[in-house]
Amino acid sequence: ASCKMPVEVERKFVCDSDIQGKLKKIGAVCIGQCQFKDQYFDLEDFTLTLRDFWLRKREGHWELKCPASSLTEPEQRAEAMCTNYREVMDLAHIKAEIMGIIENCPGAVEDILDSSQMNQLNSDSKEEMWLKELKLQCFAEYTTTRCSYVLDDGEEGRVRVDLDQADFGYCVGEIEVLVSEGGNMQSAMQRIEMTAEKLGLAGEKIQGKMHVFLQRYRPDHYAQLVCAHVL
Ligand code: V4E
Repeated sequence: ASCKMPVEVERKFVCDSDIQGKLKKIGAVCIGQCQFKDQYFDLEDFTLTLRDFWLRKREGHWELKCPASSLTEPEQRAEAMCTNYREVMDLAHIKAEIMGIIENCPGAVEDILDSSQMNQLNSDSKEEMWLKELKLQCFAEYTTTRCSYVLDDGEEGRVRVDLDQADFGYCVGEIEVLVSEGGNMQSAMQRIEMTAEKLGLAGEKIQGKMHVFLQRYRPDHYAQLVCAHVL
């Protein structure tokens, strides 16, 4: 978990009906449309998400988004337009991170199978076992149709803009810049703000897909996250 992972700095925005026209006007290029199902997992008492860790499986690939810097301290972040998360994609590292988080929470890990029992299982049920062992349950599941654009703003690496439509009836745009860990976060945020300005976006805060999903379908979980200043 100590290796340098890219940090995703992003700003969500409201998509109006002309957003695709505006993107083309500023020179953004559409790199395609895709569809994916996300499943998010947590312990029953929301150990992970209350600490702003987001474990998801997207089309068979695991990912853990971890709060990346002091900029994401819950109370500061509540005011900020941009968020930044470190993304861990490797399953062994994901498990290690999660074990680290729940180690401090007594009673969370019990009955861990020994390695000989684990070796008898096929890879599908091993995955199931891993989730069961750590008592991880799916708390959100939705499918997104995403249209992706890239913009060359003259800086190193491109700015990416995703237009997302979730299957529960919610649309949101996202401007994103990847920064290597320890890289220049301020410059990433400036590039994002510059892109937002070019697109004529108002500075209003918008809720992400998860925010709306939880508010609608998991009000108890949502209330706890709001209380902990995570959402
Ligand atoms: C980090 C996070 C969540 C996980 C989902 O992250 P998000 O970037 O919204 O999802 P998506 O589908 O766009 O993933 P991508 O393809 O970009 O990897 S759910 C809530 N959070 C925290 C969070 C927050 N507190 N505030 C804002 C504005 N966004 C996310």
